Amino acid sequence: MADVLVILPTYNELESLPSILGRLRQSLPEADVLVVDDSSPDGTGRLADSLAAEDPGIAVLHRSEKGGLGRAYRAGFAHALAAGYDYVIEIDADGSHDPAELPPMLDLAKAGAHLVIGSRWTPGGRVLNWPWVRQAISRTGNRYSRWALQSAVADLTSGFRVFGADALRSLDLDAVSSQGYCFQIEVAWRLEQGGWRIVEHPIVFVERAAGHSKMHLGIVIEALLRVTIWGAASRASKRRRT
Ligand SMILES: Nc1nc2c(ncn2[C@@H]2O[C@H](COP(=O)(O)OP(=O)(O)OP(=O)(O)O)[C@@H](O)[C@H]2O)c(=O)[nH]1
Ligand SMILES: [Mg+2]
Repeated sequence: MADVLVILPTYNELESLPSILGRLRQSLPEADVLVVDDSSPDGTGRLADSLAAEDPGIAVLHRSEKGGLGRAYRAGFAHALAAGYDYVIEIDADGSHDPAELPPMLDLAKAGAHLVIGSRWTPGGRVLNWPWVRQAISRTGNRYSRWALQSAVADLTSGFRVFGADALRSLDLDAVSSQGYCFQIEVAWRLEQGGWRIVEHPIVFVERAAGHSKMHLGIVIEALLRVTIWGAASRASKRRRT
């Protein structure tokens, strides 16, 4: 069995799916891919099934309804750990993350990083084709989260990641409750707090060329509220200990 599993969450990504799967198979032919589709109304799940039928390295997990990115990844992580993969990868299906960055990211994990984050906001990283408002939200949200959580990670919301299975197994996934970007913040912060080694690898993030963003105000508000509460609770518990 391959020792690397790429988890590819999809919701209405019909136009993007063939291209991202092709690029993944090219950049990382040794890895298996698990598409996690939440019954996309546009038929992404059926297309994934037909692509998987032609390639034994691709499997599809169908979920009955749109449950958000966090739930899709939790299901994918559980599958990866039960199957015994050594490395687990997160990547968006919309083409924003370049699979060609995965070999160097995997090398960093093999050299000892427990979580490698494809990072827009570390020196050398950047974003292409985003309106300034979107950039400002991401930059400010990351700066605020970093400050509130006293984290060393510059891109806490990035959804382009390589995990070592041991780090992932250390998380109580049922206790990871948030959705949207906040799921990414929560997972990275819990690992950082647990003393796992996190390394950021600069990437160029490219705005999706097809399909629609699933980002909405609720996702930003969820992240803001949760980060503020976690940060305050963490500072209070540190004060109690000193
Ligand atoms: N299975 C599943 N996948 C989802 C869900 N919401 C988003 N996704 C997928 O998660 C990835 C990221 O979602 P995007 O809509 O690109 O959100 P984003 O990258 O945060 O926002 P943009 O930068 O505007 O594209 C994509 O592959 C989506 O198809 C969901 O509820 N279920
Ligand atoms: Mg996207």
